[in-house]
Amino acid sequence: MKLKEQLELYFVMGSVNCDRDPREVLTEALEGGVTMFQFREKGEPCLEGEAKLELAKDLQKICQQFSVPFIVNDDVELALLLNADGVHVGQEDDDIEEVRRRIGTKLLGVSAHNVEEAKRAIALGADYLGVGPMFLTTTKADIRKVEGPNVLKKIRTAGITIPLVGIGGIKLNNASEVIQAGADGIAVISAISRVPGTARKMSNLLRARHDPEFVE
Ligand code: TZP
Repeated sequence: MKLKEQLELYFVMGSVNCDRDPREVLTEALEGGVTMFQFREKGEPCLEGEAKLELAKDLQKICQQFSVPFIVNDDVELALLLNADGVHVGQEDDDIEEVRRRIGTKLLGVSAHNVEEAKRAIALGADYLGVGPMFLTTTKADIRKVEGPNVLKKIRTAGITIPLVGIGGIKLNNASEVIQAGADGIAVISAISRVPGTARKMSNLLRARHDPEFVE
């Protein structure tokens, strides 16, 4: 499957984002049609050390059962240890060039908030970009200003063709707007982690977009 297709419904999650066992949450999300998963064990009170490692291993195993890529947020050591499919870093995280060097040909995702950051991330080796926040969200405390889906349009207008996902405050009722603005997919935390059934609804919505014959 091409990367753009794999990014269609990108579920991002850590234990802090779940009201029940993250293994259950991930399994249900994958059954619902999630196409890529990012383990993002951040925020209070996130797991560390052995407990983080154990959860990561379990979640990776679940992804493997569904043949869905397992990406690690901002922890190159862990990604290498588990032989994860890739790493995602933000602008404030590790040096992008250094991450690319360390992970070789594994997938590298980078968060970008504007055209300049997007261009730089690509020059330093990003395979795809996470662009946001699209809408207001309470999931991440230190978010940048909400630019809305328009920033995706600006990035596409600047001639950037690599895979893009929108992130931040994406729910069922605004997901289409993000795709229409030029994203290949949507990256979602709380709408999926906290609301059972949303992954399937989002997946159906995205599928119907390129398959007019598709019926739920
Ligand atoms: N980066 C920008 S916004 C955000 C991240 C990780 C949080 C997205 O969470 P939600 O619950 O989908 O709004």
